[in-house]
Amino acid sequence: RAGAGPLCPRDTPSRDLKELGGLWRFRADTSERRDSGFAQRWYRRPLEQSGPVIDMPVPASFNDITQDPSLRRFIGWVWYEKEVLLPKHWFQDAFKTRVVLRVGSAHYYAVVWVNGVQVVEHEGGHLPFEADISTIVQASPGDPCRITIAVNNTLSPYTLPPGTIQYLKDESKYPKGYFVQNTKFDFFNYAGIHRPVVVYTTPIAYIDDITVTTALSGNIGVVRYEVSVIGSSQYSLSLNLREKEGKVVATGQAAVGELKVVDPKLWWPYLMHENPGYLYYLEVRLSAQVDEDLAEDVYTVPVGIRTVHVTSSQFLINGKPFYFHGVNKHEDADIRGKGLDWSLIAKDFNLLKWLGANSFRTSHYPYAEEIMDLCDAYGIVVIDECPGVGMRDIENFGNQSLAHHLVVMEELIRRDKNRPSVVMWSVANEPASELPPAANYFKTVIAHTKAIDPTRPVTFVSNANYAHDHGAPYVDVICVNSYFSWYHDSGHLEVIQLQLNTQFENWYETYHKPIIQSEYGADAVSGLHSDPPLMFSEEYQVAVLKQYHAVLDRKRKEYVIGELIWNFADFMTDQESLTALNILSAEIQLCMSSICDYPGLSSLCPALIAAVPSTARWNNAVTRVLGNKKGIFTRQRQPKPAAFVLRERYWKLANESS
Ligand code: BDP
Repeated sequence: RAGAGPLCPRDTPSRDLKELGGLWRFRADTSERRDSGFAQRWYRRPLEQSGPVIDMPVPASFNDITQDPSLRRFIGWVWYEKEVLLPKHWFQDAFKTRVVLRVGSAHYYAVVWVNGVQVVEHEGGHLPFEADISTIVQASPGDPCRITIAVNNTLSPYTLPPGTIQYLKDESKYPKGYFVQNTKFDFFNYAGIHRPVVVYTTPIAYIDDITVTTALSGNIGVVRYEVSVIGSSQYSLSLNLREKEGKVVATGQAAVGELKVVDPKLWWPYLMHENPGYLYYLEVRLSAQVDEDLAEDVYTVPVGIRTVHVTSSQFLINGKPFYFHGVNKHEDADIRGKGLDWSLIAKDFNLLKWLGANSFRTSHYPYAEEIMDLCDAYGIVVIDECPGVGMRDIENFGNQSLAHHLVVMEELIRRDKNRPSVVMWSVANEPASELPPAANYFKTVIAHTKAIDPTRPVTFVSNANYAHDHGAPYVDVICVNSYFSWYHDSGHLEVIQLQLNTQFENWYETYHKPIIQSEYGADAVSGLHSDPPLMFSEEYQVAVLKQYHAVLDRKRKEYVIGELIWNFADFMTDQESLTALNILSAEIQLCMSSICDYPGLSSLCPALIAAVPSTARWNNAVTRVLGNKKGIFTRQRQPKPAAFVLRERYWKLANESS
């Protein structure tokens, strides 16, 4: 199986954990052939013996750490290395302890060696992967162990997200071999080791996975579980479901079973209840016979008892209508890029609570497990999105992309399946779902997602024309992004209400499914003022929000079940960014609507896309001023006036619903 084991590493009485954060040795492979590290086998010896190295923090993106512009935009292989001494007691019982190396995420493709031996490779950022390194480290107990990780951020039409490498061959303009990476998503393609690298142990026979789903039957909370064990077929299990305060409320012995809790304390979203995010703890104890010995393992998973149901106009949590009033985020900040940072995480959750936000979407990729843990604990509701973003070209919908997309969904669900905060999966953001191949593509991805997790609704986020969206028939909830008076009718605040109203009515009348306004907003450069409101001023951002809210207030009484502002905070993008993407999609929609009455002609669509001049795609796209400024907070997390408007609104919505 690709990726990491399902249980995230924790210190337990039977497991040890060692974090490998800090400074690692680092080198970008800038050689002309781009793969010298492999040709010269840099992993065989300490990295500094094959060339110069610098210190690089882990976790962090490498891009913004130095003053070197070529490292900031580097595309290709970068090499990380660290030597670690593992605790002596891990070896005392050699062959009874399993040692695992786990990388929380590395963007995008990673190969890992331990003491020069390749142990794992993994495709895809934002998700963990791991390798059993017991035999390697036990071969030389007490010696430092050398971990080498090569990471490549090159995107292709078949990666998630996709990208293309464009060679610019006009030597009168570009040096020989010059190339750039084009992407059609609107955030900087930060790269490196973004999340913690750890080494952890388990006994040789161990709890491999615990799957928990919950249901309610009258006043009984039902916790269904399944435990899988690796390393022994002769074992016994003992399960205790405890309240937060420690009291055992149900017990079990089987590998598959049901635990019942009378009058359970339910997991409620933030602001819907005075104890949001209530968690029970399912402690699983394993006693396994391995040859003559007994292996004992303990692992505890937090459990939130809650249900999720979708009707044609509502989203129900524990049977009560839930209205998403929240944000879209990014993992993004100064200096560390997409690297995990506890101070930033704590600050962001404090801001979410201050705002009265009850939810967010992990736009546009899975967020760190550390963040998800806090959503579970605080009752922040999550739409968990995979990195299916920037899928704008026909080749992003072929079999190779599809096969990878299915694996990514498997890895994501394996990681997040037990989280009460996750109430819906999003399989993509703004794909070109008007293209005919999108029909089978999304049908397959969504069916696969539901087959692995039948308990949660599935969506993707659309900006397509409602009448030509080939993926919409397969989703449970319609998520729509729109930027009226920004990308369309720029500067015309007066058209928002009419257009938004039409948008909702069109989608609802076509699909009869509940709708989330999954993005809306406007750029505001902090400190820029204009009255009457003009684009990019703080006043304009506020005015756009207010126009949207007027319509949302009418429609939320019918079938609109949520509003997520774009974006929580300003974030970094490429310098050549993509308004053109929106232009392109508008052009496709136009072409589509003029030909769609003629059967068979919609297959011409790819040709139409090819016909859109490339200048329309990219050259007019200078719309970003040191990144995307649609944040209601700055990148440094200071509020713009729009944040105060939303704060007032979200607390009001919360009071109405509780
Ligand atoms: C939407 C995208 C989002 C962009 C946003 C924008 O989903 O990633 O950042 O527009 O242009 O199309 O600000």
